[in-house]
Amino acid sequence: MTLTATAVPSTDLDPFSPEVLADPLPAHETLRDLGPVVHLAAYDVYAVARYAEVHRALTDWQGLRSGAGVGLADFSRETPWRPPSLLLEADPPRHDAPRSVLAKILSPRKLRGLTPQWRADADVLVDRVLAAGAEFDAVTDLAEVFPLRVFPDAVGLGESGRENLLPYGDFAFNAFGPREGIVAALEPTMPSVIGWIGEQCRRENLSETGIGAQIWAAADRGDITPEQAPLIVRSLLTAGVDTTVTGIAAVVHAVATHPDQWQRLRADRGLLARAFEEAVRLESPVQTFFRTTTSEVEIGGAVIGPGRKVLMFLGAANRDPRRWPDADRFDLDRDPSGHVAFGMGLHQCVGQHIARMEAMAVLEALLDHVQSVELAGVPRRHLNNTLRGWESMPVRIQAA
Ligand code: PQP
Repeated sequence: MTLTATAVPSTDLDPFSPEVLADPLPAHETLRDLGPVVHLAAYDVYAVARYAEVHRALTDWQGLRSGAGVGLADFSRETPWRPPSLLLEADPPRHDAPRSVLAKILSPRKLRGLTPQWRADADVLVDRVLAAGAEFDAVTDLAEVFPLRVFPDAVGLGESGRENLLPYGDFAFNAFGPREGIVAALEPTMPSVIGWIGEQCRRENLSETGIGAQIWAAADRGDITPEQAPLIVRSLLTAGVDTTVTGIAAVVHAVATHPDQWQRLRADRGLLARAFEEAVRLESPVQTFFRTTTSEVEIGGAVIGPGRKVLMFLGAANRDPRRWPDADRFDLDRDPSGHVAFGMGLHQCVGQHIARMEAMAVLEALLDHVQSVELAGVPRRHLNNTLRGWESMPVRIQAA
C-alpha cells in the first residue's frame, strides 16, 4: 500500500525567539491552525501543537525516541553539553531501571512523611511575607524560596552552594533550545556551577537519610549500577527546583488574577488539587520537548522521515480549543485531567507528586492566612527556552 502523505506546511516562526518566549500564545495559535504537523524552517525540524498530535507523539516512544536528546541538538550527530540523562534522554530498556528506582523513591507513599514539615515551612514563609507588609514578590519572596527551602533538604544536600541550583536548572532547560542566544550568553558562567552540581551527586556529600542516599542504596541492592547513581541524583538536581518554582508561581498567578476562583477555593478546599492542575494546564511550566523519529512515522496524516526532530508544544496542546472548551479560562469547574503539562506515557513526570506536594503546601498556607490575593504590579517574565517562568510578580495580600 502506498501512503499518500498530507502536505506539511512550513513556517519561519521561531519558537525560541525572545518575542515568542515572552508571549508564546499567539505563536501557539498560529502553529495549531497551520495543521496537525508543521515544518519549522528556522531549524529544519517538525512541530506538533494540537492536543491530539502532542498526545500521540508523547505516547509513541517506539516511533519517537528520547535517546537522541529531547532538545534541538541531535545526540547522534552533536556532542551533548553534559553526559546524557539516564531518564529524560534515554529509551527502553536502558531507561527503565533508573525510572523504576526513582518512581519508588518519589512515590506518594514514600513522600507522605515530608508533608507536616513542608506545611510548617510554608506557614512560616507566608507569615513572614504577611509581617513584611501587604505587598511582596510572589516569585523572589515565595515561589523561589519555598522549593529552595524544602527540596535540597529532602535530597540531602549540604548547606553551602545551594545558590547554584536555580542557575544550573535555568541553564539545563535553556540548553534544550538553540546553542546561540541565551545558552551562549550563559555558558561562560557555567563551569563552576556544573562543578558544584557534580560534587553534590557523590555519596559522601549527601546526608544518610535523604532521597540522594536512597538512590545510592538502590545501587547497593543492584537495582542500578554505582555508575548510574550519581547521574540519577543529577537528574533530581536538574529537574527539581526551577520547575516547581515555575509551577508555584503559575498557581499564584492564576489565583491572583481570578479573585472569584480564589474565593471558591477558600469556600471549598476540595478544589485545591484541581486548582493546581488547572494552573499548570494553563501555564505549562515546561513548554516544549523534542523527540526524534526512529523510522518513518505518520502523525496526523503527515509522514515524517527517520531521524527527524519533532518539537512537541505541551503549552499549545494544553490550550487547544479542539480539546478544551474556553481553553484560556482558569476554571475550577472544568476537569483538567488529561492535560500534558507533566507529559504523558513512559516519560511522564516522575517528580509530579513532589511538585504537587510543594504547591499544595504553599496553597494551603495561603488559604489559612490570606483572605485576598491580587497583582500589585505588572509581572515580568523570565525568558527560558523551555520553561515559561517569571522574574518578578508583585502581589498584594490581605490577612485572613
Ligand atoms: C521537566 C530530568 C527531568 C523535569 C535530567 C532531567 C532534566 C529535566 C527534567 C523536565 N524535567 N521536569 O537531567 O535527567
